[in-house]
Amino acid sequence: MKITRVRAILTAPEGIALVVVKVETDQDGLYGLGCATFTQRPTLVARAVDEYLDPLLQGRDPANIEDMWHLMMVNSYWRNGPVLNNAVSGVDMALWDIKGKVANMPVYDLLGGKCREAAMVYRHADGRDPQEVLDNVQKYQSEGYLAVRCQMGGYGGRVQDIRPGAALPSKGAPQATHRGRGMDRLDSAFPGTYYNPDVYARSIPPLFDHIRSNVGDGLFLLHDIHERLAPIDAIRMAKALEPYRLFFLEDAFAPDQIEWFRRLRDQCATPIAMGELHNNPLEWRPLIAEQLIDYIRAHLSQLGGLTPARKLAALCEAYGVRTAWHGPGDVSPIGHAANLHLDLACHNFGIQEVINFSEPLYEVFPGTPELRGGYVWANDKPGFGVDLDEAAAAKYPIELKVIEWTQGRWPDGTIWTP
Ligand code: GCO
Ligand code: MG
Repeated sequence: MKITRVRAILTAPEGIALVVVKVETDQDGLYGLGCATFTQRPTLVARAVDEYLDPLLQGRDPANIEDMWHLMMVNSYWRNGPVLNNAVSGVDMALWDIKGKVANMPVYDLLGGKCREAAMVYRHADGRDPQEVLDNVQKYQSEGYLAVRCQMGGYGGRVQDIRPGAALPSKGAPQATHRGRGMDRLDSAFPGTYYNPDVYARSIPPLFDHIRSNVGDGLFLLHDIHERLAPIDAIRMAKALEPYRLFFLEDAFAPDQIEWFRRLRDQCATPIAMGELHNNPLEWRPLIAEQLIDYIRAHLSQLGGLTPARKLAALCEAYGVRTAWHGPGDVSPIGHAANLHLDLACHNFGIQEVINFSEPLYEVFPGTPELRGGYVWANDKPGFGVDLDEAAAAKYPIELKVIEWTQGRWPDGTIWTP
């Protein structure tokens, strides 16, 4: 069996650029699909696939995944960056998809078989004030969800004034825009998406007080700091949230602030999740080996695909760290399926982040996993069980534009990790 072609396909059924890799073979109708989505730089990943990985891999036997993963990683000499890791991931997942189709088995069976029927998920609730967030949390609760992530005003919060009785921004008002309109900022400061870290940090403990006292103990609650605070303020928030028993608190620090996790761990029992920005084993190894985190949140395609992710899951299992793979809108349904196949096969699964799998996503990606009763369910088709309708994909072209939300700034104009 031989690889005949490797190519990238770009599509945006939900307005978010997704990158998919298709690996074709010389066997009639046999191909595999993988997720290579780096939504902020999609065309660079596509070029890496089409111009470098296609010629490298044509003619090779698609069975040898482990060999080809290492070959792809070292062939560029420089490695562990997001563009190339995503390109490698697209091929890697596609090869697992092919292996499953050849074996006539779902990928979770290749990984040792199911150790649970479905994966518990969490959904995202937001709102302009604690009551609006609570309303949205209760909406998910009434739909049967068991876990909800609560934010107020998006990452870093954009509520302008948290004093009791202060007016809320009107519905749909631009709270933070590229030009910084309507937000707490100096007039002369750079254009950007402004937020106030102090207001944000003060607003979150009262938010969780309100939600926990209304929903009771039976719902798992989560929060994502998204690296929006100075490290010591993140520690203070983690401590203030302890009484509300979060399922986890995510991205308290940036990936290059590993030493702060040691300080946080020493003084607080809020469960910690980390990893969606990880590219390099050096970023996660100390966090796991020193048991500084409770949940690994890696973004599979950022790691280089299923091959490194299953090894990471096994490393985590040895140290009592559970998985909570990154599952936002900028992961294709094939990537969501890859998350799910690991969830089903890994004993140390914790929770799965998912999105609303909309009609356009099911149209472009038949076989996309299904949400039912607070869980995400895989179909039992061979491989990842998700196909790509290329004609449907072409109906949703990607649009290249300057990304505004990653221009987060503090009121004095200081740019900060988004
Ligand atoms: C999450 C994430 C995402 C990221 C996004 C970046 O926890 O779901 O933080 O929302 O911000 O994937 O493109
Ligand atoms: Mg996150």
